[in-house]
Amino acid sequence: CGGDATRDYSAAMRPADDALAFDNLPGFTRSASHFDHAVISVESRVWAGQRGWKKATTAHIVSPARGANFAMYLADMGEESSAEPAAAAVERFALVLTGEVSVRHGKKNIKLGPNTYVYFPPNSTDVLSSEDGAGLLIYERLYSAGGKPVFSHGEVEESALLPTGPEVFKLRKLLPQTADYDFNVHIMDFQPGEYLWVKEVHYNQHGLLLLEGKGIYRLGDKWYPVQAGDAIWMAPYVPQWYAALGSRPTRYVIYKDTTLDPL
Ligand code: UGY
Ligand code: MN
Repeated sequence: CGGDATRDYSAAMRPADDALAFDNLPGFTRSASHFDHAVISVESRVWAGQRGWKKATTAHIVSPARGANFAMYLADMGEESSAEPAAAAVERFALVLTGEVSVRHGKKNIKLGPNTYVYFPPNSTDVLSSEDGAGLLIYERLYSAGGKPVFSHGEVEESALLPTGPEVFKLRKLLPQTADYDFNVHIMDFQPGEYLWVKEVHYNQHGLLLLEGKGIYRLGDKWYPVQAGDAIWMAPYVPQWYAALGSRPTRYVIYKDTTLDPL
């Protein structure tokens, strides 16, 4: 018998190791959107110019358009890029993911590289810029606490580890835990196999970016395999639980409107 040399069916016999190499399978995404949570994976990010951002694009992941009390977005700053201060009364937190940014704060010029953060209180006039480019995670919200939050910046690894009660994950909070602040930003580290002890249901909202590792996130009655780069929005009271899996630790960064009066 002859056979057809023009056809190659080897994709159907590919080794199991390649089975999940989806190669951007048309129409396939792990992103999901429900009334009380959303998962936004990397292939769903939509980049666009944004008012106040020069030579930069942003990809919004969470905003008041879906009922959140904050905005969470990624900023891709190009060479010679800059960001004007946030609108009046809006506070802004930035975590540097890649590259380097400069912050002009009064007479000081502060340089911030990967794994550092900066907080601008409402009505700040400080300008953020990048000479060679940078990737940032930004949280913003209309300030609502009636206190006096102040400009701050620092290195993630230098902020203190905090007690976590029955939980085994490692916890850092990047903003002061006082009533001057209406949100905080937590850095959470899990070893593979560690998981949340509390199957949390709480009034606070979350915006999460998985920075390293992989695992399973339970949101409501759904279970999501997640990996570094995935982002999650959690509405008030959505049941939430995470288990870190695989061979590497998980680190995620998470917004929490932690000191707000639930009333
Ligand atoms: O502080 C928190 O609410 C945090 N443990 N939630 C979470 O990781 N989903
Ligand atoms: Mn929580």
